[in-house]
Amino acid sequence: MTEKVFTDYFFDKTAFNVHDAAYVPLVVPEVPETKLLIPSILKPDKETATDAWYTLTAQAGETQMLPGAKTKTWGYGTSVLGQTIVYQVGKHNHVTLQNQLPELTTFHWHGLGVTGPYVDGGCHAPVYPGESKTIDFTLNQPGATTWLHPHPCPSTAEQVWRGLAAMVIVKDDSENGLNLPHDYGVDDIPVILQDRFFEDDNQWDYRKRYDPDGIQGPTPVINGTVNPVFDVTTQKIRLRILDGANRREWRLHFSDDLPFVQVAGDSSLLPHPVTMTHLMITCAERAEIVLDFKDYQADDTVTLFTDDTPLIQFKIHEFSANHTTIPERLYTIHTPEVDSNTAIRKIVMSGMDEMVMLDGKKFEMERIDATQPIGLEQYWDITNTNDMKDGMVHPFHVHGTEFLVISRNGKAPYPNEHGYKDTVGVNPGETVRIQVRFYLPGLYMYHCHILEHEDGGMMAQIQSFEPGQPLPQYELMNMDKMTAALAKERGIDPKDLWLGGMESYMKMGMKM
Ligand SMILES: [Cu+2]
Repeated sequence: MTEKVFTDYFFDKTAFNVHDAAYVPLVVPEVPETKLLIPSILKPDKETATDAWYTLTAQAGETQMLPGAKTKTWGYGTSVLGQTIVYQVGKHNHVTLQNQLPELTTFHWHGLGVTGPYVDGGCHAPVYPGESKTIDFTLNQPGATTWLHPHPCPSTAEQVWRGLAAMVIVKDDSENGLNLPHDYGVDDIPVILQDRFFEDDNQWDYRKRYDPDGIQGPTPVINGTVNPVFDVTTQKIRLRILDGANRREWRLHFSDDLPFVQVAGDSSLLPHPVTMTHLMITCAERAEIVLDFKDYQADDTVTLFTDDTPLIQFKIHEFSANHTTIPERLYTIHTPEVDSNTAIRKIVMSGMDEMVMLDGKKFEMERIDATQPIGLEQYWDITNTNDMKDGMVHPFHVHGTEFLVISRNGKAPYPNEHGYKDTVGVNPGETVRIQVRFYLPGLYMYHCHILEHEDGGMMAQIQSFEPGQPLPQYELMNMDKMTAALAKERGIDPKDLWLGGMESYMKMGMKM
């Protein structure tokens, strides 16, 4: 069989964020090389054959990112980003969420199939400073690379910018049994892609660099490391790539146009591996790729780039030959078809800057926008109306479940989006059809994952419910309570409180 190699990005080139007047190009940092930071794995406090107990702490700290002053950062159990969390499918997890930050936060499990709105950790699940909460859940979903980040509206973007983001690996038997690299930190590597604006004192100033279309910075920061190198000691490595940036898309390729094989997307393995030389990833998406260094030898270097900017240098060391091949069938999707009588849910993402909206409205925490019975397979048609000035790609995310990408403007989805996903980039002027089924009850958010767009109101919420049962009522957060708490925590008058997303509501004369 001849192997097809895709040699170009799948997204619409005209919509790449580089055409935006406010685009901040990346620059190559003039700092010494640093070893790529590999976050340690969060150890359970206690574990039995059936249950695991964890304590997760959101905390403030300082991180040596550049020569000179340390950068003030936030992280989960570490000074920045967070320890990597590994959950086994079928195990009952008990997680204590501790907030040692100076202000309220939430712990959102992006990509985990857990009940909403409290376990899911969206805006209705605040943990106040000095307090803790315990959640418990059992996962029943495919093995995947997911992540944890804060989600307090409208301060998600600022809290992620301050450093809160951790990789969450879901392990299941079928993925564990496949011949793929599995040795965490050796040949199975987390790669969290972010960009930051370092001010002269090496600090990050969110308000100073705020942009309603998404804050950007010129410095690539990978796993919290600037100018990283990774020592390769095996012929093959697997990269679990997460776009953890507030707004930036990454257009990834390697030196020598080295082909690589994508084996997984957001929420599952792909049915079949896809070989490519160029991969574009939008905010919050994940891609697992396998690289084979068979044509390289000790002292060679392979570089990962986004556009023309180097991100990571892979320094090749001696390795033993690995003649194994990636299985041609990685994952089988068992999803029932959508009943032809089921109405198609239409969702519209529109506007740029402060005008961003979802279905012509801005998000309101106390408004439930839609309902869907548990178990119902439904098509959702997501339209991005931004076709002015080449528009921009909006990455659309649904909480609490995994979906399938069915079509793009009626045509086949991209070759690397045939597995389950929870985030899909929608090109300007495009309608992407996804197939959504909820399997747990809850109130779940769905939104653009450019973090300033979600804070700015390009977001809504849907209640999934058990058919034939009374709809559960949830205690919902509201904006007055949220802003009063944040103002008190910051020791200021509520009228002096500044939150990025607030400007998008105020400039449009809308209530938050
Ligand atoms: Cu958007």
